[in-house]
Formats: sequence, structure tokens, C-alpha cells
Amino acid sequence: MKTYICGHRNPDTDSIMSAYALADLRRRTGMADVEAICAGRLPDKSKWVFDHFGVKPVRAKRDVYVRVRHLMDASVPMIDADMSLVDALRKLEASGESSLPVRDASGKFIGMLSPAKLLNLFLSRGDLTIPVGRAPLHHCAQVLCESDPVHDIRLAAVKNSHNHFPVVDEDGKLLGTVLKRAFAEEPPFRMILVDHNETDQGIPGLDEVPVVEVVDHHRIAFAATREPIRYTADVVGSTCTLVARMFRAAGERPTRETAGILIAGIVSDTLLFQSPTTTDADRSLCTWLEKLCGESAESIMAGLSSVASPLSSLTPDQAIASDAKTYNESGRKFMLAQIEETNLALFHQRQGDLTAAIDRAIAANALDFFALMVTDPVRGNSELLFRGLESVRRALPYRRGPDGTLMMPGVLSRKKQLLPEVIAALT
Ligand SMILES: [Mn+2]
Repeated sequence: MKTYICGHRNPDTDSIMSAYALADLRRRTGMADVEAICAGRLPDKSKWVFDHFGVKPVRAKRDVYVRVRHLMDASVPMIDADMSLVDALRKLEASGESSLPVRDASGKFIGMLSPAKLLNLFLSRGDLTIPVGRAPLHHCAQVLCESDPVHDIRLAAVKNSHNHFPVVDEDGKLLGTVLKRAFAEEPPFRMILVDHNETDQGIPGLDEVPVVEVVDHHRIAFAATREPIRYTADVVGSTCTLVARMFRAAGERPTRETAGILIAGIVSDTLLFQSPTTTDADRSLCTWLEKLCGESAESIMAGLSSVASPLSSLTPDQAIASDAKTYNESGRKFMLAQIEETNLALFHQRQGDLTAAIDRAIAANALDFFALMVTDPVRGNSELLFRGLESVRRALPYRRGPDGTLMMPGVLSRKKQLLPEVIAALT
């Protein structure tokens, strides 16, 4: 069964690199069909890392919804309309099914071949050598489209009296059959989460797919599981540090490329060991990786920093969404976004546009408030653009700057520094 490894929505470098490296490790330790994916668009910084180390980037995937095409049963044959009825009935008999889908010369679905529908023809001793296309077919079957998400149609399908559902593509071309029992089966893939564990922060569709493993360095808000799962969590600066440690524990040595990819995750999440989230484990594992990679953490960080800043290369809506996380706390729904920007002058210039984008995000997501943290990793400061619930803004311990943003000297971490203050302000 296929296993996807995926970081959080609006993924950052740590999320994507840890997914890539963990897929490498899981493949080496015997997991056959595993693929690292990226929840949404691959950010430019991540693209730079993959290009720099000459490896194929992880695939961007919008969601992991189970779709009709995943449930299709390839062993159920299809009948061509020009086949003689007697041959078609033999094929039906051999298949062991109660009915089979029929397609015309252009491949389009035209109906189901079902003995019940042919009873009159048998009784009148009709000619069984006629083509199937001229025989009475069954037309009231529920036709499914391959891209339909299963959760939208499961209820109707289970209630339907038929056991066979023909599947067509957008043009009506017959692709195959879904059997009713497939709706009761487990999803055809499973998930490993890296760099997050809250379903709200995960790739859309995550709540329908079983999670078999989590590797993470955030607060734990994972739902109770039905079966034991592998869960690796520690208070370190980067999920890539945990993956590097897992390579070591398994006695596996990352390749030059994977070592470099892990370093990129570590330096970006710890802001080259400046963030207060940094631990000794981040530093010592990074030293080990530098030896395997042959490139220093500093040079990889310099490469990452050379990639265009979000404020100069993205629209305001894209910039605030590029690393935004949704939280539900004390009955409030809010988003905390973070962008790294060494040029805070640009932030002040674009403040009006960003404010408008934030107000749109608040309306679109029915949020109580939205805070955008703009972090300057070079000087080690952040500023906060806050919109929404005024009582929360006033309860935050940050001084208001001349143009209304909140000044956060020395604050670099959304998780460790901003989130606890926001939670405290809510209670
Ligand atoms: Mn991380």
C-alpha cells in the first residue's frame, strides 16, 4: 500500500526537507511504496535546495482525498457495443459479476449489460447474435466520475440497490467499474506526518486517511488513534534534526544529497542556530551532516537567503498565506503567519496591501484574528501585523510602533515565543 510523507500546509523548508529525507530512510529500511509530497505549491527556497543538490523535487499535491479512481476494480471487464450479445453474455458469465459496463466505438459509456434486462429477449427467442449495442441495456446505474471525492458520494452509493458503478472521465469515456464493497474498504494509502501533528494544519483530506507515523517538534495536539503508531517527537529546533538522528539510530548514512537537504532544513528552521528553539542536538547532528555533505551549514544558509524574499516576489495574498498556520484555542479560530524578510523597509512599504490581504483571509476563513509575524533573521527581530479581535491585541506584551505594527525585539519563533503569548492573551 502506498504511503505519503507530508509536512504541514503552506510548507516551509523544514517540512519539505524532512519529508524528502524520511522517505529516503523509510525506503532503505524496507518500506516499498513511499513518496514524499509537498502540501501545495513548492516554495522557491525549497526548489533552490533540490536544484542545488541535483535531485528531483518532491511532488506538490493539493490534497489526499480518496477519489473514485482509487477504488476502481481493474479486474472487472468492459464490453464493447459491437460485440455479439452471446459473446458478451459469455464474458459476463466468466467474470462472475451480475452486470458489466458497455462502451460505444468512441469509448463512451452507454449502459450496463445485465441478464435481467434481457429477459424479454430470451422469452421471445430473440436473436442473440445481435451486437450488444442493439440489445436492451440497463440505464439507471449511478455513473461516477473518476475525480469525484469518495466522501461526497459514499452515502448515496451504499444506499443504491446496484452493486456496480461505472466510472467515466470528464468526457464521459468509460474507464472501469467500482464495486459497492469498495466503499467500505480502508483508504488505498496511508500517511506519515512530519513537522506537524494537528489535522487542521495538514494537507486537505488528511482526516480521511490513516496516519501510521509522526515525526515532529511541535506541541502535540494529535487525535487518539485506534492502533499503535510510531511517534517521534522531541524539543529540538528542526524536524530534520530528528530525521538525521533516526538515520543514525538505524545505522544508515545519508548520501551527500540527503545530508545537504537535511542541513537546509536545520539551518532554515533554526535561522542558522540563532533561534531560541535551537538545541545542542541541532548543532551536533548538523556537524555530522556537514561531513557527509562536504558543504557547510553557512554556505547552504547563504544559498537559501539568496532566494528572492516573499515580499518582493509574491502578491500580498500569497505572502501572508505562504507560511500561515490555523489554530483553534479557547473557542477562537485564528491564523499565525510568518515570513522571513531581511528588508523590513519593504514590509512597511507594503503594509497597506498586506493589511487588506489579511482582512480578506479573516473573512474567507471566518477567523477571530490573524497575526502576521515578519522576522528579520539577520538582526534577530520581528514585527507583528495584527488584525481582528482587539482584546487579544491589547493583551499581547508588545509595544506598538509608529505605524501600528507591534515590535518584537529578539523574537524569532512563532511556536515558542508568539503562540504562548497569544494563548495567554486568550485566557
Ligand atoms: Mn519545523
